[in-house]
Amino acid sequence: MTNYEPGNRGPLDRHPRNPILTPEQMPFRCYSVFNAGATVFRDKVLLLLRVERCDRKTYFHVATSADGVAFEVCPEPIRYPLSRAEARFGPAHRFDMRITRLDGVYYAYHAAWMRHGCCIGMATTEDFVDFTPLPHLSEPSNRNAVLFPEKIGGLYVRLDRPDKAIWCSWSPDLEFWGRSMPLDMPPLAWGGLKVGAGAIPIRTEHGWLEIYHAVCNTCSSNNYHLGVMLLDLEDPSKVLAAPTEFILAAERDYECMGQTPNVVFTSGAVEMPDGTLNVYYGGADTRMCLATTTVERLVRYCLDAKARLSQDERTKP
Ligand code: BMA
Repeated sequence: MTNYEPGNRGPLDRHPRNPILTPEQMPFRCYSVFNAGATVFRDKVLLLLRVERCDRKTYFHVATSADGVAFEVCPEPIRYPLSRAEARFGPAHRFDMRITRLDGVYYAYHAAWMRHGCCIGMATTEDFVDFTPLPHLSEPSNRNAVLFPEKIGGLYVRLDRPDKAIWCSWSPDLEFWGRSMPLDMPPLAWGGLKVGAGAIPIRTEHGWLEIYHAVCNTCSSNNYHLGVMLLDLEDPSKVLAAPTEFILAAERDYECMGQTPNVVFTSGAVEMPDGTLNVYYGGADTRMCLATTTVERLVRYCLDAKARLSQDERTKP
């Protein structure tokens, strides 16, 4: 018997004030606000919101909060000039920021759709007002890049999604990436279409805790789910535990209705001072939502699933 899930609903609790940010609440007219990167900046939770205005163009706006639930949105978008690649080939459609703080520097990874396909772009920032792009984008087709919050063995490490699965790559300088390896995840009935990294990995004594998304096809839509897994601390391409049950699926109206129905998609989680882990996620590509848990609860969920799997293996006829 496990004790992580009151009501047997899983290890995440939707926040009673969901959705926490909607297009109607923005201090400007817009169509959707979703898939925010999340971090802590100057003692507040900071979300880097993906905002689509009514011209269907994407802007990034900062929202800050002391309690992680009620946010104040900056009416001005961030300033983020073109990378060298975009100056040559035209501005990319940038979306889905993931923010990592590493050695006191904030790095923001995002998808960058250009005429060659979907690439990964990256910027650094000191104040979340001005962003400085890295000159180059990745090769296509890649997205959902997530930089680990510390170097491993002296190298930068990132998860990303070339094609349809999560890979792990290493770099001495954030420019040259290699040693790439797909994660050895189990097949997921809810991840048949694609699986991508979500939140920035969190170091625990049992491994890196990673909250990710996985997509399956139904008769009417591509359904997005959130899952959780533990990765090896020294080599994160090694999956230590990956429960084959999702931790969140689109079930509520605010997750099922909107510009893309049946989507829950996370780009960031923040540990609050009281130990609550706030998992921020987009609902139906239209609004921002929040689910809460703790790191310990998710780790236990992973380890329990692994123990059950080993038990099943042992008792196989
Ligand atoms: C993915 C990304 C996400 C989006 C999701 C569902 O491919 O584009 O930004 O939330 O699709 O539409």
